[in-house]
Order: sequence, then C-alpha cells, then structure tokens
Amino acid sequence: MSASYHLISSTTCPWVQRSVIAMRAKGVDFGVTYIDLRDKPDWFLEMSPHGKVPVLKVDGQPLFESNAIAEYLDEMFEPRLHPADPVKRARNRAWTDFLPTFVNGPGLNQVTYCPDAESLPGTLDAARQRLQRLDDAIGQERGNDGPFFNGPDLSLVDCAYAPFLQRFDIAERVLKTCLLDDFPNVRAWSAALLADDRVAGAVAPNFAAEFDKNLERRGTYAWDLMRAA
Ligand SMILES: N[C@@H](CCC(=O)N[C@@H](CS)C(=O)NCC(=O)O)C(=O)O
Repeated sequence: MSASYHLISSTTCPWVQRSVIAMRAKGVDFGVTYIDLRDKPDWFLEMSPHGKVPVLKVDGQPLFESNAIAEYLDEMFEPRLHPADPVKRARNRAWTDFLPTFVNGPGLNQVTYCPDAESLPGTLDAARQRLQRLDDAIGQERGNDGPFFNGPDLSLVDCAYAPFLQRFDIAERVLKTCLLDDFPNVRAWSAALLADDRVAGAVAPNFAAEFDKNLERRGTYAWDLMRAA
C-alpha cells in the first residue's frame, strides 16, 4: 500500500510552494492543511522543531525543511528531478544551497518587499551581485539549451527558485524596476518557470489575494503602488 502524504502549509509561503511544485512534477497525491503562522496551533508546534512550514507528514511522520522534503520526494518518486551525472548533481545541490543567499539579506526579497521609493535603488544594487552569479551559473549549466536550469527538464533547483521569482514578478508589475533586463539568463528562466503549470498551479486558490495582503502587512512600496493604481 502506498504512503499517505499531507502537507502543512501557509498560503503565501515560497518554501511550501517548493514542495508542492516537486509533488506536482512527480504526480504525488497529497492533502493540505493551511495554518495561520501568526497563531500557530499547538499540534503544529509539537511536530515542527522550528515552528516553520512546510511540514510534510508521511504516513503521519513529520518531515521538515523544504530542501530535505524535496530530496526525500526525489528519492521516492519518478521522474528524478536531479541530474543523473554526479558532478552536475552536486553543482545543482550547491546552487540550491545558494538560494537563501540569493533571496535573503541584500537579495531579491529585499526588492520584492522594499518599503519605499527611496530605498529601492539601494536594494537593486545589492541584489545585482547575486543575480550576476546566478545568471552566470545558468549559462554554464544549461549551455544553449533552455528553458530550465539544466536544460529542457525541470529539476529541484527550478522547484526551489521558482516561488521567489514568482513573488518578485508580482511586485515587479508595479515596481517596474526592469532589474532582470541585465540578467538575460535569469529573466528567460523566470519567464519559463512562471509559465509552467507545475509552478503556476502550485499555489492556493486564494494566493493572489493573500499575497497582496502580505505586501500590505509588510508595509511594502509595491503595495503603496498597487493601492494607488
Ligand atoms: N528553511 C525553511 C524555511 C521555511 C520558512 O521560513 N517558512 C516560513 C513561512 S514562508 C515560516 O514558517 N515562518 C514562521 C516563523 O518563522 O515563525 C525551509 O526551507 O523549509
């Protein structure tokens, strides 16, 4: 008998979406419970050591950390989303480990959630350095093949980065920074990911409205622009 899979989620969480994309890519059936991260239930705090989503319950056993969940899913289900070549696989894992550096601190999230017009230029400059690294890596890993990180096939690196590129894309519709114009590999990669149903369909039905509320709660410049539009 196959195992049962149940995801503990929060509507706008990009780390949760990474698990969902991987499960969609592999055709895994799973249930979902959404929780309010501002009012975490006791049963959730008991199973999540750091109180963060995603948690994936496998036959009731909780797995936590989106990278560990993705690796687990890849061991369990076809198609494999890691490259077969061990060196390439190690490089993919390394670029997946680069994700927190890419998004946190002076990374892409700082642009997405930028608080005002005055701080926007500084956040863009800071994000550029990391974007250049990623742009170079994509060029090396996939050569002339697209559209994904390694070429034609979706991989775990794609699953990891896509949710953050998607959130930046939403903010960018009003921020209009044209940040990705200087990074054509990232721009093309982002467009391909966002057009892919495994990514676009990996959000809750109320994602768009909840993400707007998230931008508002965080006091972002993107929200100011949306409200004024
Ligand atoms: N390293 C974690 C990050 C997960 C994470 O930061 N989740 C956020 C929501 S997007 C969370 O649960 N935050 C609740 C909190 O920090 O209290 C992973 O990859 O799973």
